[in-house]
Amino acid sequence: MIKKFTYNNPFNTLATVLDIKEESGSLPYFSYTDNSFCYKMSESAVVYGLGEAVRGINKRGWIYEGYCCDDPSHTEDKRSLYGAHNFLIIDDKTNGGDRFGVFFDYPARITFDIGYTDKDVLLVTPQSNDLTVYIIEGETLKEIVSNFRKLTGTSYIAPKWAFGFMQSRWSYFTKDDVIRIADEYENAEIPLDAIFLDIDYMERFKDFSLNDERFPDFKNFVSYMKERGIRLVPIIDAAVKVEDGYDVYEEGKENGYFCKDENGDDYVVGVWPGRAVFPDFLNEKASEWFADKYKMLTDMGIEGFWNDMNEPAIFYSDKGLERAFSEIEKFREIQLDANTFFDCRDTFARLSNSQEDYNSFYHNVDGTKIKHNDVHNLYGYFMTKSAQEGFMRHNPDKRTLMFSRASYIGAHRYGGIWTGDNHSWWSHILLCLKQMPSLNMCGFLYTGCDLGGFNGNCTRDLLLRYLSLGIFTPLMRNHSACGTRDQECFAFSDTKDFKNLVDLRYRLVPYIYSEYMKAVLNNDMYIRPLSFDFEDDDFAKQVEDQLMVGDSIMIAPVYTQNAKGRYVYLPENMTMLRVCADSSVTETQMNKGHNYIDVPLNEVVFFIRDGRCVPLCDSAKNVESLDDNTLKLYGNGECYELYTDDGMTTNVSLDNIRKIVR
Ligand code: MIG
Repeated sequence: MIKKFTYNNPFNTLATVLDIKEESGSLPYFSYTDNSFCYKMSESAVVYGLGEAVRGINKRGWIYEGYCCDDPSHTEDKRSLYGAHNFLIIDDKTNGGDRFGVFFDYPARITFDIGYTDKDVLLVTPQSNDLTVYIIEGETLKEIVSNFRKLTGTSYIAPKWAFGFMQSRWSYFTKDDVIRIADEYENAEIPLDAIFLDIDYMERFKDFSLNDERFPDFKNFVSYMKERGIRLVPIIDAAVKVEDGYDVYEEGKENGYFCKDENGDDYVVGVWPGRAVFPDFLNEKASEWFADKYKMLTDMGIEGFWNDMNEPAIFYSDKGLERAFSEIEKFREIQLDANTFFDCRDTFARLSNSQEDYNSFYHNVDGTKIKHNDVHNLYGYFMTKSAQEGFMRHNPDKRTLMFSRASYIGAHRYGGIWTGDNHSWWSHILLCLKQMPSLNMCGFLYTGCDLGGFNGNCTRDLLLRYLSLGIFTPLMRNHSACGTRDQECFAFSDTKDFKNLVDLRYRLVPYIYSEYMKAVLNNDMYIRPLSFDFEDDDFAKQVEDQLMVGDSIMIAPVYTQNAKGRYVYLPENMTMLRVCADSSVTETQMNKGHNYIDVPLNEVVFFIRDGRCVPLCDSAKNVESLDDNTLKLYGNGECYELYTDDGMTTNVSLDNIRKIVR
């Protein structure tokens, strides 16, 4: 089922967990020349995968890269975002062609030209020739994915409270701001499980520090909020501020735990704290040391974190800045023309995330000096791994919420991810929808996008439509950038419409949590393209704006402004469930085929597969207060397999499933 081919001397990424014996023959399906892997795609072949990337569920027709980068503009012309997920499935089975999965386990830059240069050719080119390639086969698309997931290990399991609705913003500046958010949600009777703390809770952006003026008596504040049923989730950035007397900096410097330049001095970059250094997460000791720092916050009752800026993002480096200042002087001497003016203007812009910097610092891996750029895609992954291993060391039975911005396959065992800085654009509802199944293929099940959109100003209708998709993503968080207008649910008129949507999320938590847990424990996908469930259906193969969610549900979100509904493709007869504005539920039997469906802004419509059921419970103020005794089954199936556990500990098992019948 899984074949392994090693080329030269690959870096051990720890992406896989199975011991697979090396194949001696040559890689099937591909030809290998000039360090490029070439596969000839038949005209009807569909290409799935690449996790967090732009464009379609079918990846054909563009060129992508595996290279983690901090890019705040997720437009179609981009080749990569924050994650590097080098797993693809090529499928032409229904036409008698090939069907296989392929994973390029390679931690540096790798290019996937999927019919961009030559429409029928998939050309994969790693930056160097040290890599491992796995071919994964299976009878069905789902089976290929679960074989791949067995290879890469069980996905991270989030605590159950993290399946509630969460509110974030860059930033809630003070304790009173946070309390006001909680009050407003309470007044609007909209459930809420967590409020996020962005970088301003820290003292001058120093990791593991607290601003005592704005957040006095933090420990008591954390428990006060928890008593109100709301968890606080602080951010941790990758880079550590350079500052004499700052314990994290001093300790790391003393022990040589930061990434170094070629002379062995700490490599200094500029990020939020100003001049800063990168903990060397690829160094075991450094990684353990940094992980222990989270204890300062977990000791105060914190149960979840988000890791940011770990591509790692660089605004500038000391060295780059020096160069830029000397270059800029030259422009003063000459008469600028258009070209030299642009050159001058961009001198400083070019400093951010520059290749030159990624080539200029080093990791210490078991005593060996490794150039950062050769292992670039592992940095965020190892930061997440480090943190989660630390939580497990200190609290082996407890689940801690952890999600990261940068990632690589392997990181899915240690945390979830969010999809980074999207926009308050209608097109980004659709982008999120398309990223979800591709991420699920790679094992990232606890994931979602910034609902409402991060950059730019959100509108009432946009937030409602964003939420209508977010109801179904395990991570359901509203987040927004500094300088944007307020986009909390209570910031818009008629909050009862928002309440109806968020209430539906809570009514669905028994289903969402059950399906998520089953997917994790069976190495399945929680969210899938339609074609994974309806392989022989040629229409289903082309559907790029509907998804299967768990075993029973199909969703078809509205992502067009001013649309009053949309066409939905039903691959079989289904039950349409409509949650009306007054939160009442109607069921309608629908016929297979194309149907136009009305979807007012304050209603949610989804579909239940023939012969299946979906349980809904009554909503509550948070996940903990939900009551399974209020469950009712919808759809035309006989029963539902409900998964329940304590939601807090690592005591998970498929034995926790029980059948509920109507
Ligand atoms: O350079 O911490 O993606 O969610 O709000 C921006 C501030 C840094 C980027 C994250 C975003 C977060 C923001 N961060």
